[in-house]
Amino acid sequence: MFNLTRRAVIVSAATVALAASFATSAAANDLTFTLATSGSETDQRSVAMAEVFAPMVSDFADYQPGYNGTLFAQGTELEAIARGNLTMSIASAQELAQFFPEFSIFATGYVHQDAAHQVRVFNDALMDPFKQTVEDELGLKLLSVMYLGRRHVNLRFTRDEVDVQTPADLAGVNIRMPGTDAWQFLGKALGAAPTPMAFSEVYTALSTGAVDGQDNPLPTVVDAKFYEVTKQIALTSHLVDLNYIAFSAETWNALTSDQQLTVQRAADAAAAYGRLKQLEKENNLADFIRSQGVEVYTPDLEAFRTHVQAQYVGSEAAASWPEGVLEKINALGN
Ligand code: KDO
Repeated sequence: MFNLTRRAVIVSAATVALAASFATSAAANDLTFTLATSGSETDQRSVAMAEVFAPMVSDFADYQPGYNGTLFAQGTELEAIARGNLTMSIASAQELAQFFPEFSIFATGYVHQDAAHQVRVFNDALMDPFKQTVEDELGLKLLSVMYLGRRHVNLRFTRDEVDVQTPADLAGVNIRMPGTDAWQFLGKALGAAPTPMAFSEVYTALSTGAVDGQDNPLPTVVDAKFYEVTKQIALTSHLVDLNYIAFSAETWNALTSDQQLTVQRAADAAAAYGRLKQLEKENNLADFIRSQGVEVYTPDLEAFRTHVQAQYVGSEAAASWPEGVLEKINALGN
């Protein structure tokens, strides 16, 4: 009985391993985490989810991403998760502000100072009531904060046509901003005349002149090839923008505690990986964009910061901010 030949032992060990792998793969089919994003497949946040998050949860879940708004259109993902039709999205504070106005504080011009500040804020106790409200009322968990980058004004005009030094230079300029109130408010606070439009339509709108410009971080300008249809970028850094990895609370609650820990760790690892890659790109793309015939320059930042922040004082958005939160965010800054 115990007189197994060496070969038999090897074969049986291989069979066990093979069965285990089938068992693992079968278990993986039990769950599928779907992700909807208006971002492209090559956007660093998408890459981080596919290359870091997905493998870390692959023991018990398959990963099914939908890029470029193909699974759910930009701005409809949160409702899809709430209705049980989607597992995850790369959500924004601006989208959440449509449901909970107080989230507009995280979408306010010149509040977050940099990527590290975003992480300190997201991990601070000040965030707990915000996360709890989203889970209680929308049925989703905000697992981690992702770095999207410094948003700048990107125009079809050359500097000879429109030289952007202060917000006054943007008067009447039709800048596309995403469709929610917090975005439109920011566009007006910049001094521009914003047009609401989905991300997927921006390239065509710039190429046809339907809009005069858009605002996004340098990595997005390159990934979406906006440099092909624009002529200048004024480095306003008017919003150090972020996204949240939003995850269905219903799916989460059905996981074992080990699986929940793995999902949380996978989200944190993907957010950290994507942040580093996005920062690397952001710090090295200006010269490439210039090589494509786009002027990239720094405007009067103090004029922009002062003017933009003044627009929020006494605003309806600011009225929704819980007492003391802005002070706590500022205290977590550099
Ligand atoms: C955009 O539509 O300009 C924006 O940058 C808004 C972000 O919140 C996010 O939705 C992003 O698009 C997409 O992920 C595409 O990069």
